[in-house]
Amino acid sequence: MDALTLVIGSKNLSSWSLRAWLALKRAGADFAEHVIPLDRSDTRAALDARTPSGKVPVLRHGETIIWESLAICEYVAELFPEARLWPEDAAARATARAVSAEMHAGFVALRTYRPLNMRDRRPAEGFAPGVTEDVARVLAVWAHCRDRFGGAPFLFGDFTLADAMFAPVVSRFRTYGVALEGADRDYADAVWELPEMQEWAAAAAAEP
Ligand SMILES: N[C@@H](CCC(=O)N[C@@H](CS)C(=O)NCC(=O)O)C(=O)O
Repeated sequence: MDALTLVIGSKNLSSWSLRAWLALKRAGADFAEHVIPLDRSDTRAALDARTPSGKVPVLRHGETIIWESLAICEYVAELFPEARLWPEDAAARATARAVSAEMHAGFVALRTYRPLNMRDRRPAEGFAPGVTEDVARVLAVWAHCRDRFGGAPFLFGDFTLADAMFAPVVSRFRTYGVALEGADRDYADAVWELPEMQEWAAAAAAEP
């Protein structure tokens, strides 16, 4: 297989990068990573030099360049079918794609006012119009997956790309002190305690 390189942003800050990185890690892919710090004076130049859209993540596979986190996740699922990154059941798979697309396109208030900061704790921040509704919708999505597909410990039982898409939300809930109970807390804990998530969090904590 041609070499895989994932271009990502700072691990403490880049939620979209985390999703693609988790997909590759969970697939057991052998890949190189190139980190672009997102809070430097030369960040724009570095992004423009390394990415077609000026944003991270970007996956390079030989001559192929894939941008947009969800497209990267889909590509990784196709490259590594044995990793079963989507549910096998068609209804579960369609739902996993629906909630992943909803995450990719929506939750604008949550993403805007409660940006990823893996290592920080800011329980008094991030209150803005739309945030409470977004949090409620996240929990409704989790409950739907759980109730309809019996998902535990992850949304569809085993880890899927839907969990990768919601992983940064789990971190945001910790950062901004969103209190979770019962099955929601169990799910968030399962995501947070993934070895790959812990690896990312440790790297985020070590960033300058
Ligand atoms: N829709 C894109 C969003 C990518 C995105 O906004 N990435 C952020 C980092 S998390 C970025 O590159 N920001 C730099 C900028 O916009 O200048 C995706 O899913 O990959």
